[in-house]
Amino acid sequence: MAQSSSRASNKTTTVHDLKLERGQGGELHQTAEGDVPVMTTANGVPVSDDQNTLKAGARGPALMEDFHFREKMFHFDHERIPERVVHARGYGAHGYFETYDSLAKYTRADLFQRPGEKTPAFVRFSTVAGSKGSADLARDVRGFAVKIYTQQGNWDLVGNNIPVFFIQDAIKFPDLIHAAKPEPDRDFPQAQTAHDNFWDFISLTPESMNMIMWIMSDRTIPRSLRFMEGFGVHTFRFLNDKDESTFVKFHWKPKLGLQSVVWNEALKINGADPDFHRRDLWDAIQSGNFPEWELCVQLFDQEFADNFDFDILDATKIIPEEILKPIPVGRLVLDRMPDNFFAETEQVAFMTQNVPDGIDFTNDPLLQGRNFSYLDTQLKRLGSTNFTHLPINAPKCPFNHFQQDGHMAMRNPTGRANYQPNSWGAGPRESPQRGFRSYAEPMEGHKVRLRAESFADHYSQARQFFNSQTVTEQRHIAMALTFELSKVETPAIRERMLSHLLNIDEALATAVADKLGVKDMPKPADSAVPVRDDLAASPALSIIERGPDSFKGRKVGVLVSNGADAKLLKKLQDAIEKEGAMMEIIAPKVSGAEADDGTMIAGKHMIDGGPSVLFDAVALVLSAEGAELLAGEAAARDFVADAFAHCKFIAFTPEAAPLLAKASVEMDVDEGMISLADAKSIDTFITSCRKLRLWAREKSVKL
Ligand code: HDD
Repeated sequence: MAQSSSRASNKTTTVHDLKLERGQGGELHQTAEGDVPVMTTANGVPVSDDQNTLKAGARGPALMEDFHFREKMFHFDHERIPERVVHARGYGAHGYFETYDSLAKYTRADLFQRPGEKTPAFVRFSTVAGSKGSADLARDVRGFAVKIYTQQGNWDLVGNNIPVFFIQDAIKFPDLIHAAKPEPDRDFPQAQTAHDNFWDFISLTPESMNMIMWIMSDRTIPRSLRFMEGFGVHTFRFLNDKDESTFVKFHWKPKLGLQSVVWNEALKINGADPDFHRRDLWDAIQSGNFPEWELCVQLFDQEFADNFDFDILDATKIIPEEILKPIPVGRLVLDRMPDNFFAETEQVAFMTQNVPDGIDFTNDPLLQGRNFSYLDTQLKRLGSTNFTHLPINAPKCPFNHFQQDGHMAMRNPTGRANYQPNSWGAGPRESPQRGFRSYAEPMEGHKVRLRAESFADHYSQARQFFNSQTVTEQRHIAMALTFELSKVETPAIRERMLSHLLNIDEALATAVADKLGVKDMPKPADSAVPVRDDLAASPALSIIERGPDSFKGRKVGVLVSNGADAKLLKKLQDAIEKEGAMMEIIAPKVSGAEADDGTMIAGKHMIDGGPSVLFDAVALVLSAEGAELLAGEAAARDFVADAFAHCKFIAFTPEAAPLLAKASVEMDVDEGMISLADAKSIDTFITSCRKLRLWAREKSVKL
């Protein structure tokens, strides 16, 4: 609304309660009279004009004296900090950890003592290889880093969504990451392992084979950060009041179950919405659908460790859940997005060595190396030893020490004494009773650079993982390997990989060789120990076997047209929401569509911007005329064809026939095609959606 202004030449406008005024160049100024605070310099001096630099005359040169301009530009020029050397792209959220029962029998860690107690937490999910601006659906391991602000100090469980790792010794980490990142001469490919350097390193590193099976599985293309597991990977120790040790492995289990997308879908999601995972987490938390994970522990003693098939210090191995059941001990709920991405998600510093008393390390050589690397990297990235002063990193319990000064010190010891012992009687003092006590593990050994012989079996668990997958998942692994190796230009690297695959599963190696067009199969790679055939399959390793049998937290994309049946749409929406799922409307126009009763159906996406890859299932609520029109649009045909090819359930009004026909999808080809012709059909659609995908279709669509 235009208002009269005290300045005769300018118009003042009120927009959303802010007073804006037009400057001489037509640009909008916010006036100080509005309800907003007056802008100041960092030094606190109020700013009179933030639109024009100080000049010698309206068309003259800028003046050095313009301290506001110089400060603003100086600060902007220094906004970036180095991105993380790995896990650069990440997304975080706040929440809490709630303890189920007291674990005092096993650990004196304060957070596990009192049933029902809630402890604040912050989680950062990430991809590993890509830069900060890379796409979310890269085939990659996902970081799952949890900081729990316990009353006895912060506990960082810096895990991944995969329970094993590529290497057994931390000294190989720089090589692994160099090989995975863009090749140094050409600086591509970005956020991809599908290139010579990665597979060269991997094919020369047989210890990575178990991890290779995991990363070639659908685990590395999760549908949502909310639908994936997390793992502490290493074996840690719990220590109780009597200093007794119990080995422990940590697992996070998503309440909404596991789910992944298919590779062709991932490729398309990256184009349609590179922020797919971020947006999903943001939308869920902002709408009150707080994602939740259960913390489960595998607990075992020295005797179990001595008798287990593999070395429990070897991070390339798991303990199958069927052998040692994970016990739920608490839950993690994410219920608040950060106020500011940089301050919290970017500046959060996770460190494996952040453990409270009652949790301790083992001699896993990967973990031991990580305990150095995480402290070191924070200094590089955050620029000061005082990174623990940042609110996101500071403990939420009392803390006292004599560390002082350094860049950006925000709190320093007060008083005269900044050392111990002192004769001023000034604290703080160490406490042998309450302080962190390490497990007094007896140590003896020669100083050597050796890998333990108990770490020598690189193939048996890789085979076990492959054997534990459903046929669909095995096919996906073969296709992923084929895709990755198809981008490798050096035949010797491909062949070396085939020689490893032969040790894992001959049919897998043959399928990949066939697709790659390799005629002369190489010999199996040498294995230091015989590859075992006797490890029982572990169904817990399959995503499909452990589907949630619920559509909760998922999303249906409904394509509508003018003349769409309003009543049907409403019933569909009610049913979807009752299931705890969400519905989004895709319409031919941004403004939406006019329903058969004359009401407007508001659209969330226009057809080009809302491809079916963004949804878990789709519905076509179309009039005959609308279907005819959409049949002529490539984006609408792709919407249907992709949903079908990605094995999604498709509900449709009979009038949608022309669009289905043009997309080459037969209306009654399988049980995943659900006609909305009768009253029961909506129920059938929702019940079907609980299966998430119709995998049986995959054979015919040849994904
Ligand atoms: Fe690491 C970051 C997880 C091995 C060195 N790592 C980082 C993050 C996660 C992991 C989730 C991101 C934390 C965040 O969101 O800020 N890393 C793992 C897991 C590993 C692992 C589960 C194997 C079990 N990492 C590993 C090794 C080394 C590192 C062996 C080095 C010896 N990792 C780092 C790092 C990073 C990091 C360079 C980069 C940014 C950071 O630490 O804070 O220090």
